[in-house]
Amino acid sequence: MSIREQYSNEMKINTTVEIAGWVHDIRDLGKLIFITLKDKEGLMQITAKKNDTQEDIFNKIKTLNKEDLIKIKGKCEQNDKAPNNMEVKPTKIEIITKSATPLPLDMSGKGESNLDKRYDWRFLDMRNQKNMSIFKLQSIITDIYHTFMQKNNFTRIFSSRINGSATEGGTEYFPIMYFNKEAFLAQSPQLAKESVLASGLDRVYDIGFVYRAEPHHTTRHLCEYISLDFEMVIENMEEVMTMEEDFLKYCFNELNKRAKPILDEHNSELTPPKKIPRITLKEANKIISKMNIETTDHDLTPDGEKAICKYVKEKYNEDFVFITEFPFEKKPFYIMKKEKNKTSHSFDLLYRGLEITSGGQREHRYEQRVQNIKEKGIEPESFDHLRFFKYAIPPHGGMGFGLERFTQMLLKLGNVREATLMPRDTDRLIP
Ligand code: AMO
Repeated sequence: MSIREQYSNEMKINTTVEIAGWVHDIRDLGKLIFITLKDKEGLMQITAKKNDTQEDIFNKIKTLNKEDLIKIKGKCEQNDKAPNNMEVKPTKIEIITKSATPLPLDMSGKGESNLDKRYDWRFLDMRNQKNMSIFKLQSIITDIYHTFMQKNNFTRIFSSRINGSATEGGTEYFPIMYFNKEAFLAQSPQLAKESVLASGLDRVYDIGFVYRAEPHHTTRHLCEYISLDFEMVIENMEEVMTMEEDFLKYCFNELNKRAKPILDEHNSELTPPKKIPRITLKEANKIISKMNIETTDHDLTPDGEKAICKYVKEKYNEDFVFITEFPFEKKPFYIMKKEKNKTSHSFDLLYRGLEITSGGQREHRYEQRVQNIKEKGIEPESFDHLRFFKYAIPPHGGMGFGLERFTQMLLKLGNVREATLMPRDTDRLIP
């Protein structure tokens, strides 16, 4: 029987139960010992009074250390001061596995552990229910994303993460040796999700790791993150934003149904967006400069992102905002240009002050795509995927969003690494 099944052995007052879990806390008052047991479902109190407990059991309980894995049989009684208003009076104890001492980090959640130490010991760090809940939430979010995409007639694809060329341009890619050739870890499934539209699939989505050689050590950058992507045949970019907006409405409603205890634990209240404002970069910069925040013409600074979100919250009571029409110069080659003002059919989505999505309409016309690539100073020959664009790929658009940044903002975590099971950054390759 698994730990989980033993623990969920129905806890009813005045019945004999058998539960297992890790020793979360011990309070030894001499003739009275309280043990708090934990597993992924929560906490349970074990109360051993010297006079009521068999001597050998009482003595065994005295030898326990935090994080030992034990199994207890006993009577479940009402105690309004205990978690779930119940406690178990032990009649049998088995120590399944002893834990080493001293513990490498504080898992109680009472003291603040250094973040690096927490990532070093990630799988112990998760014995703290609040920290574990972050990853339970991610499992639910990906399930919701998958369900939403399927409901909307998207086909899931599994694109390769080993490519013959870099995806997004720039320098932030990892070259690898692939036998005797140079290859690249995918920065995003971008070129695959677009090229596959040549097949006749008209709506696709992809969920998986992507890789960025991010030299910065910030609270929002990872070298490996989970990208939730979709690509769809469209007539205009608005359809992509609407699809994402519909997903977010659905997602928040589902999270409020399925993940309320997790959200409560992190003091996060989710109101599904009603109508996400769509503001051009130019307008956004005008608003931000009136707030005395420094702006640049080509992008939003991190302070600018926070400022525009604050403005939107006050004016529209929304936590999200779409920023559109970035200059083509600052966008990757695959984005479609807007000829009239040197901008592009592009958008970012900001949530609670942080960019969580980029998307846009793509250049589907072969000649123009080649032209875009050349304008970026790249050799068109370096992109194998281009050959598919000669054979009539429909007008299309899509988006990609980072699961970790989304989780970070949903739960108001200070650092994106907290929302990453095994963070990879400039220094970290363990666990
Ligand atoms: P972009 O490069 O803007 O666009 O990335 C899209 C989203 O991915 C997340 N993200 C990151 N998360 C953690 N660490 C990083 N280093 C990091 N870089 C990006 C963010 C970001 O908004 N191909 C386009 C998407 C598209 O147009 O469909 C792309 O990858 O949440």
